[in-house]
Amino acid sequence: MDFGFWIECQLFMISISAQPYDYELPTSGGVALLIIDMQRDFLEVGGFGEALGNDVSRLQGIVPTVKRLLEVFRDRNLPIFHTIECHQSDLSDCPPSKLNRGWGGLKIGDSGPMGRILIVGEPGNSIIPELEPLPGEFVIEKPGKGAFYHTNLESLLREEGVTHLIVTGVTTEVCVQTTMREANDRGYECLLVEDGTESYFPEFKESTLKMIRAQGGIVGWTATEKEVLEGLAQWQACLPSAS
Ligand code: TIU
Repeated sequence: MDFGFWIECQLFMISISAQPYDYELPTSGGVALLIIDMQRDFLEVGGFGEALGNDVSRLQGIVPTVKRLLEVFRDRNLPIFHTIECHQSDLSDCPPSKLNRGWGGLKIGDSGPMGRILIVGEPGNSIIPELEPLPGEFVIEKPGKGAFYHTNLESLLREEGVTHLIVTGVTTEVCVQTTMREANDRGYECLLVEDGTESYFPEFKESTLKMIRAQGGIVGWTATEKEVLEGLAQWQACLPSAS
């Protein structure tokens, strides 16, 4: 490492330019990518998202952004966590309150064009091919909207030494926001990638971004993919392992 750059690394916190203020990165690792529910059931016609009455095409727009972030985390050997919202085939982990909600069309467990809706192992329940997890990446099957409820996510994050979560995925105001709030309460520093998350309702996405960063970052930070990638590149160059 060049001496001038080394001094810079010692003197200044490395951060991602973010809202409501810069997101400081830890000095020795601990940053993970969390990709929420980028599964066919939410992004493709015939899945759970459509069964709930939504136009699922909006969500496709973030796929290239999430893919680029995924590739950067892979290239840099940083931990990656994917989540899938799903239920067991006997629906034993799906409370009636969740099962019976919706507009009376296909419900969780019913057979649709991509197999049984939101059931683990069915074609529609898999992560979209563009973002398919690789061996060594964590896949968290979650029965709730939040990724901490009834999962081992927290213990895995601890084992991996993760303190900072770069969050992406769908939908912004449902599973992404719920998970960020759960993570925030557990002490994780969360940054939501603005162009790496999407909702069926553009106004809900915008409101969620505002809610997260309101009151001095009450739930966390938001930043664009570009800002995240710039901050991460500088951060990795400063890590002790880079010298
Ligand atoms: N309906 C909706 O917006 N979302 C969900 O049901 N799950 C997730 O957000 N993953």
